[in-house]
Amino acid sequence: MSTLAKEFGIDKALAQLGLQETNHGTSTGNQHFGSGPEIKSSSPVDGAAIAKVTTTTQEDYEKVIASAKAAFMEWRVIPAPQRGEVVRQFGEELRRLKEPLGKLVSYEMGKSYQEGLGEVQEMIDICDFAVGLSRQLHGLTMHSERPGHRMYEQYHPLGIVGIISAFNFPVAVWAWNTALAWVCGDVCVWKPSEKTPLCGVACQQIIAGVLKKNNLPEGISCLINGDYKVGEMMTTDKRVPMVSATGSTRMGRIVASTVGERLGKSLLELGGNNAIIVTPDADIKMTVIGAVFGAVGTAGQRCTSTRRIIIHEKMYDKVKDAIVDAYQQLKIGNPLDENNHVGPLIDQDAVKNYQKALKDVVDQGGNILVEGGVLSGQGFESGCYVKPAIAEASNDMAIVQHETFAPVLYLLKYKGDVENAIEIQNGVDQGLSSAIMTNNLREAERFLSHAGSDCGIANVNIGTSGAEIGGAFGGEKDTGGGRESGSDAWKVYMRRQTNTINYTTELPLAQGIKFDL
Ligand code: UN1
Repeated sequence: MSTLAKEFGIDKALAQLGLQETNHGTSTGNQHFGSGPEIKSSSPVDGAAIAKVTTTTQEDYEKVIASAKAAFMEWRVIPAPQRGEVVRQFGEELRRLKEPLGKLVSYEMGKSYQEGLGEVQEMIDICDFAVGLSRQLHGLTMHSERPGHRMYEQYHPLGIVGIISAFNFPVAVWAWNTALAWVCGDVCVWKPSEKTPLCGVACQQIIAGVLKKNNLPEGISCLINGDYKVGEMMTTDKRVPMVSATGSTRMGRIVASTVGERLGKSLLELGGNNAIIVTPDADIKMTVIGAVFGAVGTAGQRCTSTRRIIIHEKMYDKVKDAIVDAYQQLKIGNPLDENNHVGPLIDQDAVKNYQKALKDVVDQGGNILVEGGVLSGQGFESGCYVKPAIAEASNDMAIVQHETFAPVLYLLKYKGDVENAIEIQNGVDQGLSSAIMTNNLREAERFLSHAGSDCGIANVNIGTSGAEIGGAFGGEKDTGGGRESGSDAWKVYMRRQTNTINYTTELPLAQGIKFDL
C-alpha cells in the first residue's frame, strides 16, 4: 500500500470493508473463487497497486449460474415486502460503511471523496426507494367483456438479471439495478468494470454478509470478473433473460444485438453528449456553477457530464468570461484531499483519448480558450491528471458530435429564438441529459415541450449531471432508450402476466364467438 493511501486511511477503509486479503475472485454460494488470470486493481490517484482480483472462466461462470438459479427458486417465493426487508438491511449496512466505501470508490476510480460519498448515498437512496416499492409492485385490474369474469395484471420476477457496469460509477449503478431487481424477486449476476474490480468485491462482501445473516443463499447476488469476454458469457446466455448494461454506445450496440438475437431483454444506459442552453434570461452565477460542476465533476467522466454550452449571442462574452474565470480557480490533484476539485482520469488510455480530442478540436477549426495538458511532477506521478479545457467550436464538428470521456467543454453560440438553441442541443446522436438556464417561463416550457429537448433528462436551472434516484434515469437515440432507477423503471425487471378468471358455470368466448358442442 502506498504512503498516500495510508495517509488518507485507505488501509483502514479496506479493513472496515473486510478486504484485507488481496486475492478476490468470482463469488457465488458463500465462497470466493476464480480460476482465470488475475487482473490488477490500481489507483489512478497515485498509480499504486491496490489488489489483484481473479477473473471468471467459463467453468466458474457455469457454477455461478447454477448457484444463481438455485437461489432464484428460493428467493422468488419469498413475499416481496420480506425481500424489501433484506434490501433495507443492505441499505443500513451501506449507511454504516458509507465512509470506507466512498473512500475506496474515490481511490480506485479517482473521483473526489465528496463524489465517492455521493455515490454511496445514491445506493442508500435506491435501497430506501426499493423498500417502499416492495409493497407497491402494482398491476392494473380491468373489466372483462364477459359476464362473471375478472381480469387483472400481475408482475412476476424474470429470473437472473445480468448487470454490466462501467468504471465511472463503480458501485451506484449496480445498486440501482440490483436493489430493484431484488425486490422484484430476481437474482443478479454482476460484472463490474475491470478497471474498478475491488469496488465490486467490496459491494459483494457487504451483501453477502446481509444474506448470510438472513440465512439466504449468496447466489441471490453473484459477482463475476473480467473483460468483455466475461460479459459475453451473459449476453449470449439464454438462462439470463435480462441484461442491464451501462457504458459506451459501441458496447451497447454489441450487447443489444447479442441479447436481441436470442430475444432476451436489455436495458441500455449509454453515452451522452449533454448540453446546457444559456438564454438571455439566464442567471449567470447559477449557470457558472452548473456548467463547471457538470464539465469537470468526476473529471468529465459521467455519462451526464456537460460537454456543450449553447449560449445566446447577447450573453456569449459574459458567460464565456465567467466560465473561463472559474476554470482558473480549479484545483487539480489527489481527489482524497478535499481541497481539490478535479481528480485524475481513470487510466492512460483515457488520457490518450483526451489528448486526441484536444488535437482534433484544433484540427477541425475550434478555438482553444482554456489550454489542456497532462500534468506531471510531484503528486501527478500516475500520469492520469489532466487540465480541464475549453474550446469554442461548432456543433457540426466531428469531435463535438463525439462523446469524449474527459473534461473538454465546447462553447457554441446561438442567435434568435430558443428554438435555434434547442435544434443545436438536439443535433447530436446521443440523447441523455440536457438543461436550460433561464428565468423566462416561455423559454423553459418550450424546452420541456414535445417540440423541445429530445433527451431522457431535461432540466431547468440545474446542470446536466447529478440526477436524483427517484426519477427514471436514461436517454434516447444512441443513449439506448433504457430507464434505470426510480419511477416505474422496476417494470423492466419483471415479466407481465394478464389473468382472466371465470367464476360462472358457463364458458362464453371473447368477441362473442359461438362454438357449441
Ligand atoms: C453515469 O454517469 O453513468 O446523474 C451515471 C448523475 C448521477 C449518475 C450518473 N446521478 O450524474
